[in-house]
Amino acid sequence: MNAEDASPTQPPVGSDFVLRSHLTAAVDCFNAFLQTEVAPYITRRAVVQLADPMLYALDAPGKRIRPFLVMLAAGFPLQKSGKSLEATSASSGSDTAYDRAFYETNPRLLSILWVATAVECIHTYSLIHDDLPAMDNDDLRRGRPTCHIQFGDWAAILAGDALNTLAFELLARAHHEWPDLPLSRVLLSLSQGAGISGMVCGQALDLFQERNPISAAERSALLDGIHLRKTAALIRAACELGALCAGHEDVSAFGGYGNDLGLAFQIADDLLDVRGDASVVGKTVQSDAGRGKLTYPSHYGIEASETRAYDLQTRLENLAQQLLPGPLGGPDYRAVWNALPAYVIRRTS
Ligand code: GRG
Repeated sequence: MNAEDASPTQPPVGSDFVLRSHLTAAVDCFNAFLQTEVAPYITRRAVVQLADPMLYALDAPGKRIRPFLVMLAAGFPLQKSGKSLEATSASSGSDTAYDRAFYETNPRLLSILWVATAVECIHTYSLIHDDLPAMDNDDLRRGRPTCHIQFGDWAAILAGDALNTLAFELLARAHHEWPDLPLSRVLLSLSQGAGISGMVCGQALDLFQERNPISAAERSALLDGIHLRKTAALIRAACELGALCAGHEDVSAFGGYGNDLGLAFQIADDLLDVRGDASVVGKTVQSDAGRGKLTYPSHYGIEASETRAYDLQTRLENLAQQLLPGPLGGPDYRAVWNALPAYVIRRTS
């Protein structure tokens, strides 16, 4: 099945535009925040032996999907003027750019950016550690040599450790910026997404099954369980965290959307490993099979994996209607939530 023509739910060109314009504006703002606030924060605190590998990994050109999810769920306004991005065919760079003075008068918005950074720190640490020789042993990530190839194993391990801890420091910073942030719920959500009930657990199960042959029945039983934890749990946390920043009491709709989006994301990632182009994907491809990885295409085949992804897309497009702005206001991003699954499934990197 061809991703371009397969889905009856294929979005119209307009919804792709909506997604791309919001993603570009959010990522530009987030990257500028990384450069202006986060890099100096790290450089001031960490010795150069840590700061260099941390910033090498953090500044590399990632897609920033998780910070984007935090910003969307939080109702972060992507144009400071308050104008809708859809209102114009091209957003005005100055209206969407990160501007310290503007955000300093909006502590909740600044706090959202720190929370988004915390999630990206956890994600970046996981990529650094996943690429190590003791795990996936990869030498290419985000189009560059992996952190341990550039700085050595010890520096990569410690940079990952430091980013992991920094994430929680940044949540404290977010709370300091905006004391109404429900800190204990925020801490719980990120810990559950990242730790023993989420990403680390999924990684442990994944590496265990890779190194210890198990039956086909056991593989079937494990497949979703591994990926719901390894990939989806942090994506779920990003959605929940944003919703908490928006003042939502009940964040379950956002969490449920994050779970399904995470699974769709993983299936797309597995398909990219089978048929992606390394120079576009930015990491090694066609490597899962050789490692005995438990992936959707290796277990169900390419066509069934695509069908599963499109089923998730349909479910997500329905769930998108429930993702309303929170009590603290902000734009209605349902059209963006609606367009995101198709983007995640059709991505080429
Ligand atoms: C080391 C505790 C620990 C966990 C590692 C993230 C992870 C868990 C493993 C990476 C293996 C992998 C490629 C999983 C597929 C989904 C995924 C997380 C892809 C990478 O995320 P992207 O595509 O990366 O958002 P960028 O570089 O765009 O940020």
